[in-house]
Amino acid sequence: MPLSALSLSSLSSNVNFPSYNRTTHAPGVVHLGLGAFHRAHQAMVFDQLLASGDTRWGIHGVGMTRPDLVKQLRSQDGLYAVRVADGQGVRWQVPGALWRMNVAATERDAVVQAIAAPTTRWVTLTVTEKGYTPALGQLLLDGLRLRQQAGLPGVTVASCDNLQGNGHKLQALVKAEIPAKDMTAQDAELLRWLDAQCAFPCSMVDRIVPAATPEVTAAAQEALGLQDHCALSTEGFWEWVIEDRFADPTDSALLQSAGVRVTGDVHSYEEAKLRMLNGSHTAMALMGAITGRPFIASCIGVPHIRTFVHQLMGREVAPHLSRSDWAEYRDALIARFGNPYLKHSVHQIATDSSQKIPQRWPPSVLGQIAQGASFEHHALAAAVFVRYTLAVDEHGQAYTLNDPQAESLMVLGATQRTEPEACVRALLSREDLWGSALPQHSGWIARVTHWHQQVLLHGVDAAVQQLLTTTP
Ligand code: CS2
Repeated sequence: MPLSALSLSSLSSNVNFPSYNRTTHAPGVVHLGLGAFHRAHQAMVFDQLLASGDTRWGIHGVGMTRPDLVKQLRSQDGLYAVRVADGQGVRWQVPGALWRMNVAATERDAVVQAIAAPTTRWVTLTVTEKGYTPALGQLLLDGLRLRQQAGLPGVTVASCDNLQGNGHKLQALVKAEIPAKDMTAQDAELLRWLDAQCAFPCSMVDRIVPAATPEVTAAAQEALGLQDHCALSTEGFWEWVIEDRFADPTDSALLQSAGVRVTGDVHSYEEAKLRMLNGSHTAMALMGAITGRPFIASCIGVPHIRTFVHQLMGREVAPHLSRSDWAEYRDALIARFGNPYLKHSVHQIATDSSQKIPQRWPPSVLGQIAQGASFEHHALAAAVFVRYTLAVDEHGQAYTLNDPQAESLMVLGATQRTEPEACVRALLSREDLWGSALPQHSGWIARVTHWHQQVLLHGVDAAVQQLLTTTP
């Protein structure tokens, strides 16, 4: 039997499932981006609020890119199981917060109407780094304009993607869709309404949620006794830090009651998470892709990679963080990376590297340069990225570069065996990846060139080992 509202009550008692009513109220949250992360993170926070009796947190979920997933979720009435597993234990939960679903590409009007619905209080987003396009700004603005024209209150629009200052970026994207030149009186009014009534808080979200695998689907079948094609696996740890800036200020206390950290200083959490967790992730993912290690846990399980990541965080990232508890944070991250239940594919994390690297690596390298300190770990990571553009691993196995820049990266990287120096130089000159300062820095280019030579000559593992012995 498939998992659905009907079959829910037949779940065994060791699976936690929603006992609140899921059909009598309209959703209060419109969420854009129905990927694994949202479903095992915010949807579970909203599930908690719903379970506490507050009926305003049902989600109208919008799939941005995957109509197949939305179709499957619809056939399961928005229900799916989450395995929460780590050293502390294993438990299964079916969150109940996902009430309605649409596909942005084919049902745009329904999405605009959902944003404009009187019951909507929040719009949240996990559309990935490359999702921040003018089309997204336009979609949001169309919904918000309808609200303003109908005399409805504003909403909180919370970006939850791995971008520094994500709330500011999103706000700018929405406002950019109002033409500044020859602004009409209506547009000027809309702009005033946006500023006065809508809030775009920055936020940092964290939970490791790999894309679903057949292994998890099979485990769900066993644990639930029901078929669930949308089952997910995650860790016990989760964190949501959000700026204290809401359309409805009373939401602050409510979110805190569910375990969300509401603060005036999201920045220090954002920068630590992006550079420590995500920066290490990208380095390990690229190493794993080239050495043929399929998962993050298989990479961190290798002693020299583990030491490399430990040093990368402690020596090159931490000195530039405003968060002072970085040593505990680093050690906790290393433990999380090793979670054996999370089959977190290195190729999944290597996806869209061109969009991820700018947030994850250059700020630390520039910090080291400013202090005259060593950036060898990041230089090796960058060399591994160059090697990655060859699209074939060290065992001769080809892989696909899933990246909006795949074509141009592969063209630039293609000649690295015959003209390694020119090739490294060409890839390092790209300001979209490295910012404007690093491409001019001869010391940086020299060290990446050095490590790239070592990687090509001796392989990734030998290069990492060499780095560890030369920078004790
Ligand atoms: C990962 C993140 O895929 C990636 O780029 O680094 O999805 C990471 O797992 C999350 O940010 C953890 O909170």
